[in-house]
Amino acid sequence: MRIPHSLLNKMGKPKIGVIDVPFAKGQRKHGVQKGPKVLRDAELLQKLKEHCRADIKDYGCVEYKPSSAPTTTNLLNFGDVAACNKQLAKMTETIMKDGRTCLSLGGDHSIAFGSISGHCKAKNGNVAVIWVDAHADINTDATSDTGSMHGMPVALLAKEIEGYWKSRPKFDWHKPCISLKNVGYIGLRSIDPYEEFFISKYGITVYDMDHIQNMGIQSVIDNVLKKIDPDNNRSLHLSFDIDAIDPQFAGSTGTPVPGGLLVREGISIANALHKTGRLDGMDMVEVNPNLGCENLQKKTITTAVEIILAAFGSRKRGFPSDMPPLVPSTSG
Ligand SMILES: [Mn+2]
Repeated sequence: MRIPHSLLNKMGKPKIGVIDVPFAKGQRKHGVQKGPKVLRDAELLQKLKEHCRADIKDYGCVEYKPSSAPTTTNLLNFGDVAACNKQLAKMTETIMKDGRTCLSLGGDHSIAFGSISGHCKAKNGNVAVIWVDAHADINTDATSDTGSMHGMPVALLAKEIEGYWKSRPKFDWHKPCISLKNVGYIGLRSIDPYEEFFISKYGITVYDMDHIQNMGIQSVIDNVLKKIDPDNNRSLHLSFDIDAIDPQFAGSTGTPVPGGLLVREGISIANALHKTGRLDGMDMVEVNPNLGCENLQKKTITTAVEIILAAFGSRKRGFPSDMPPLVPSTSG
């Protein structure tokens, strides 16, 4: 099969726009706002250049005015979540319209509300979302015990869930933009009762840890893509919550759940999406360097970096065409 030149270019030399979203108010644990900094300190950008030959434009940090907008519901820090995501949606749209894959460095998972909302705007709604997570993040103000909005981004984005809010927050910049038909979960192992209700009522594509163990990760990925993007023509968004990975490798995160993905499996998911040539958005969220011992913090950060590199085609075998020829000094 001949690969179209445009695709080859994209796969060979990814164009990335990086944006920091040091946001922690979608939950209650301090430290997750340091995610972007620790990923950068681990030389993420240099490695993207070296291992993926990436052309990177650094868009810096999302700036927003903290807001104390009142809400009639129990949503924790609603004003801040709304203000930050509004800015992130704008930036994401800009980055994608600049022809770059948008890499959002969180922060807690509430930021996927903004990144995916912006992605939908940039691609006229023709988007499919791969949500890699231990949790389904599809609670509303009517189903959440805690009010933490990092457990709600899928519910905010999904058209089907619009009627299930006690008092659905109103946003002047966002309308639900995703159909649950185009959302696929990988790695779930902690699902709340009403989340299970939404999953079965709307037939959401779910491959939990049992599926992964029984089928193998590659066939899980193939099946997810077949279901959420049957015509292979959607712009893809990978929302990667580091808590999908087993806590022994990535335990520095707010809500770890035992029995998760191997690092190798996370890399396989990211790399498979890269190979589609249609990965236009990625979030890496919930890395919290305040949690766990120093060794675990390091492992968590390294794991997150490796998964991001895989999403942009990291090739550990090098780039022979870039090397000067190697000639033996003696024959024989
Ligand atoms: Mn999550």
